[in-house]
Amino acid sequence: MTQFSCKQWALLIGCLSLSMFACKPKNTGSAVGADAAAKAYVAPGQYDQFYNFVSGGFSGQMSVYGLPSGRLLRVIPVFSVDPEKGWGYSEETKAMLNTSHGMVPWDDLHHTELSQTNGEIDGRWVFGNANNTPRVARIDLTTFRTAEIIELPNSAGNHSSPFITENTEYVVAGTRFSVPPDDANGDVAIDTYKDNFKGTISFISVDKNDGKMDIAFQLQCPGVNFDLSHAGKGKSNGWFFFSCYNTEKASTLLEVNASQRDKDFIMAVNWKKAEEYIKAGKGRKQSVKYASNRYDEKTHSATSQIKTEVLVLDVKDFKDICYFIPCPKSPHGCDVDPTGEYIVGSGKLAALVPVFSFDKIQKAIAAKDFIGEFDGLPVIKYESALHGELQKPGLGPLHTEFDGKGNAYTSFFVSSEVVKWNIKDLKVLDRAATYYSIGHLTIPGGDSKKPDPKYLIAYNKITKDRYLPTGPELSQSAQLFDISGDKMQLILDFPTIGEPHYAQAVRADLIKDKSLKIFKIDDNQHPYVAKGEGATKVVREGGKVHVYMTTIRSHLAPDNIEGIQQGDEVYFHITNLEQDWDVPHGFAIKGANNAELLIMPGETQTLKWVADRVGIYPFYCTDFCSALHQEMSGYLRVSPKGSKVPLQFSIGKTAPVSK
Ligand code: K7E
Ligand code: CUA
Repeated sequence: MTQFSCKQWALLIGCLSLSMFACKPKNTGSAVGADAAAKAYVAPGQYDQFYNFVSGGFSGQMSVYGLPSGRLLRVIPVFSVDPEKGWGYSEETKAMLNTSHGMVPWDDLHHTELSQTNGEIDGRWVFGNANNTPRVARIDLTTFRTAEIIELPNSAGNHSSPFITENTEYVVAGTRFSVPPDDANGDVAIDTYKDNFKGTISFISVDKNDGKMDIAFQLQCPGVNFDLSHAGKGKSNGWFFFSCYNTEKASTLLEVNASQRDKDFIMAVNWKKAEEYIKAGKGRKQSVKYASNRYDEKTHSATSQIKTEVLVLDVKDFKDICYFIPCPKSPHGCDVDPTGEYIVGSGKLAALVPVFSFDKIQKAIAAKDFIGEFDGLPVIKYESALHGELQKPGLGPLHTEFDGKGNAYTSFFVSSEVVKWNIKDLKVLDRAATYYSIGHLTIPGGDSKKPDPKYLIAYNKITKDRYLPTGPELSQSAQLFDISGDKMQLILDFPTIGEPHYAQAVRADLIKDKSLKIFKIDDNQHPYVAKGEGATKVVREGGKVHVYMTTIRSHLAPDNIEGIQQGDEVYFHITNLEQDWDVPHGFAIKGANNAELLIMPGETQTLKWVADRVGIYPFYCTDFCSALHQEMSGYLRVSPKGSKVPLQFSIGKTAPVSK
């Protein structure tokens, strides 16, 4: 099948009337220009120009691609366990996935957000959200590893997240589901939604120097669904904008009941004001429970701390923090242009795209140009906040990115296309079909003050006939467009990991030279490090045995271990002594019921293994590290409980000492 019929689109969107629009896309065949291959070609041995950080959706991971080649460079486990890297399986990383509900080894990662300085991407960190059990992660772009995960109390479905202020002062996270606050009695009838359910927005502070996150404060807001958001920038720095749906406050059959009103809202938040109130001591201390998990690069270990308090401002008590702006109809994306003046609200069910003006919003607030209140908060008159409407742009608008040259690019899920339009005069300039049903889209720096508008990438929900069939499940897909000219030109399709939602991209120069090559062995402060083969040992502590092991091409030390008894818990603490780029060693032992380990140069990682039966257990390096990699192995002997075989270890002896 090469295209969707109007009827199929109608099925996808349900009851929406399609009569006024032509269905797209029409022509798969003519979509790619003759010079496309050359434009996406990166010769073997050459680097890509951009890093592309792509959310993995239900895979819980984040993947890193090179652009324009579409090469997959790395998959970073974030809210997931990853047997390839031992993430979530090694003793050092388990704590990263701890929450107030215990270990949660999976989540749904929708949005990636690169850190910024002065509104420009600075290449230090990339943040990601956990949509299900609300958490925000920070990934360090020197190691390409998750460095921190913080859980969010008073939240459920952390979707409007993580979006940052222009100097990464805050990572901001709005709850998708409103729920009773954590310190209230949550045992209430679901149909008391209107009375008992609240929407919370978290402001997570980010330390300028080391990136450490803490919840600075939360805003308790009306019980609606926050969908997406973006910070103001430039003139609108100090403000935050959230798209809200289910302003009907329905708790059943939202498909129908949350689509009743002709307009939902964009909520404008004066976060600088909220910050002032917090500084003035107006916050209420609320007792809650949430995990703060940090990975320490010196000890190569994560710690998890359960915190018990947050500061909350109930926005109803402060009339100058939150304002609602009517926005047609079930808005999804909420995007702010590079100047900070224009706010684009994309109503999924709307036949137009409204663009709001920050100046007009300010004027309307000053003049109290309100049409009433919603939950005790002022609602600004639609026309007073409106810059204008993009008429008949397409069907099912979702997200908008910007090129910094006065143009916006909006994704249309239902008509399956990207539409380029001029923000000031609201004229459509170009359309490009996507295959099929685009969700998010990305221009490098496209949500910052300074876009780098060479490429646009579409992240599509449906792949259908684009790739070789792989059974009922097909890979999801991204499409690369050259947008350097007036018209968008499709130049490449590439498959993605999991379901991509938001993604961001940045020029490689900002990251590649800061990329870490090794961990210095001298700086290794792991409590079980062995900084040389002379320091290797095996120590029994009751039923636990600690093996201090080292790896270097091409042996594991020790490689003969005896005196382990059935039922012992054995902890292999493995230090990779290499100090060379790209020389990890792996570790696996027969019967291990978690993953392998992959240990980077200078690093120590620990595998827990239980000796469940008597016998000889080979172990080996899992990473083909040298010509003698297959020789990089050893044996461990397990004797019956109470056996007289002494605990001993060796390497290089012709045979073990004991008989
Ligand atoms: Cu997929 Cu940003 Cu969760 Cu739109 S959201 S597509
Ligand atoms: Cu070390 Cu293979």
